[in-house]
Amino acid sequence: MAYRVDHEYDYLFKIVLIGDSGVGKSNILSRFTRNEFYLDSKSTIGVEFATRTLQVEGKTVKAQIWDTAGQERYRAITSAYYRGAVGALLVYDITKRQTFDNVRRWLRELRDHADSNIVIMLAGNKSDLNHLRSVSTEDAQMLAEKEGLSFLETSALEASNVEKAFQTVLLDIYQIISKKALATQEAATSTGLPQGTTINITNLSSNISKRACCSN
Ligand SMILES: Nc1nc2c(ncn2[C@@H]2O[C@H](COP(=O)(O)OP(=O)(O)OP(=O)(O)O)[C@@H](O)[C@H]2O)c(=O)[nH]1
Ligand SMILES: [Mg+2]
Repeated sequence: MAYRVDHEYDYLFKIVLIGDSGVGKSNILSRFTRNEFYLDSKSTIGVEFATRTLQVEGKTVKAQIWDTAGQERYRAITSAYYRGAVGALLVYDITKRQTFDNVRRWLRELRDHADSNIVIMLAGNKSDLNHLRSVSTEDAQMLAEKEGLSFLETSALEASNVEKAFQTVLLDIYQIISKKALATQEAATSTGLPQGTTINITNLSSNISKRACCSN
């Protein structure tokens, strides 16, 4: 979802959290939206979401962040989860190699279900457990470069880089959208069409709007 509206916020961006069970997705969400952390959080069942409104390049952006279970059997219907998402935080646990090895699997799932222009941030969580590290920063950086992702190591526990991870994703989305809006405006000007109010609908959101409007 990347709608431009006139009241409490300028943009609404849907961001999804993905990654194996136990990597810390729900705690990243609670840290970002409520500044809370739970040492003994339970596995997510189904889908939850939380929002936070913040400023990006002088615009008010409402981030609507969706969280589901990493465990297959608790996951909600995949296509509905990804529908309308303009950003994704793909999380692994720096102390658990398997969760990093599965990043490719999550990328495939994104490719299959999400918009091809989705902005993706790879997040190596639990950076506070450096002494238990089993994934080097360099390995993750290499993978991120190869796959064209942004990358940060985060700690939901220490509130390290969580804010930055979301800010980076939101800024990337915003920049894509404003470039598209500018291109649309320029195209309209060059074709001599009358100038009206510009409605910023990206490729990302147009899929959704179509689906939402015409599914029956
Ligand atoms: N040390 C440390 N522990 C963390 C961090 N983030 C989460 N945890 C712990 O890791 C465990 C799992 O965290 P969750 O946030 O529930 O993991 P999840 O990815 O949402 O798991 P599912 O809902 O099963 O997919 C909990 O015990 C958290 O307290 C972190 O940054 N550092
Ligand atoms: Mg969870």
